[in-house]
Amino acid sequence: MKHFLSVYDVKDVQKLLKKALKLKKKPYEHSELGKNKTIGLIFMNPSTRTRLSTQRAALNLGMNVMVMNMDKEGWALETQEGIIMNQNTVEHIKDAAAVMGKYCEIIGIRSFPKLIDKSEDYSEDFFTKFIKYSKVPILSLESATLHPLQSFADLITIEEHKTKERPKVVLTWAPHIKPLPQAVANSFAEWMVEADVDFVITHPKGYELDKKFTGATPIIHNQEKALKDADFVYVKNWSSYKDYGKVLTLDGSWMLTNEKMKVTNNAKVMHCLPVRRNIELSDEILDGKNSLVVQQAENRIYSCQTVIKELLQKNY
Ligand code: SN0
Repeated sequence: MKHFLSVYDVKDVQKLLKKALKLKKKPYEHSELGKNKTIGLIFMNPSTRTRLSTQRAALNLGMNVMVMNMDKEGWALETQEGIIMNQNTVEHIKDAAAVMGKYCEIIGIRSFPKLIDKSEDYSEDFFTKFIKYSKVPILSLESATLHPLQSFADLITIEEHKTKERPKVVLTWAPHIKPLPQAVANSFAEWMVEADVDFVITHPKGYELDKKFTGATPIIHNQEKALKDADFVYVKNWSSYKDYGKVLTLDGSWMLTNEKMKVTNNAKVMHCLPVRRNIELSDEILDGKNSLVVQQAENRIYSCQTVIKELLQKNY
């Protein structure tokens, strides 16, 4: 693994999953691996779980951690080549990334999409440039289009809680008042396509995700039909990909309730957090016995620790 930006940076997902489960049992087994090595975490947007779980993962491996809230404390970065910098940006990404690459053995980056220009967001320009100019392994802490550490933690959580060999996993869209990235949904789809599960997606018309991530996954527009016999229901809002960045509906009937869950196989419910309670997901489900949201968040440590370990061991 040279960088960790998507499921395609993983040679063997099943093997990586086994490594994570092993690491979770003995988190300090490799506490010397990161000695005298530093990971830098660059945040262009807010974060709670990603920031804390990545720090914890790096500390478990004996690494030093530096955190930079670039959006609040750093110079405004320019990304365009050849631009005359006489406006608001202060430093070019090529200079900042080159310097950070000298300070860190690994750099983690969070950079959300702007949700205005689809081709700009989907080009992942920020990550591409950091890879080019920092010259060190880059770890995605959620990019414009993907959130692979979240999806890997989700896969670990499903593995731990499944009661049959090939569970049915449903990704359902849920309402939200704001336009949110497609990253968590894209990424979850990408990992589920690779996993040993029956995977379906349900959302209102107009919320189709980029096929690049969903592949041949069945899309069912009737949520009740999709939920039938589900073992896991993954809840997430995303803004429209087609009508890029738009909120097309606020239809509250898409929010999961215990009543709606009756058609499932007593399904476990997942969400990456942060969640808008009683908009995206009801209190009764979040506080109920089938919610796995805290377990998912805990597994963020082990998905991240496994990946950092691979990067440090240069397993590629
Ligand atoms: C982000 C997202 O990609 O949906 C991060 C999830 C890990 N979520 C939000 O930005 C939520 C913002 C809000 O106002 O609820």
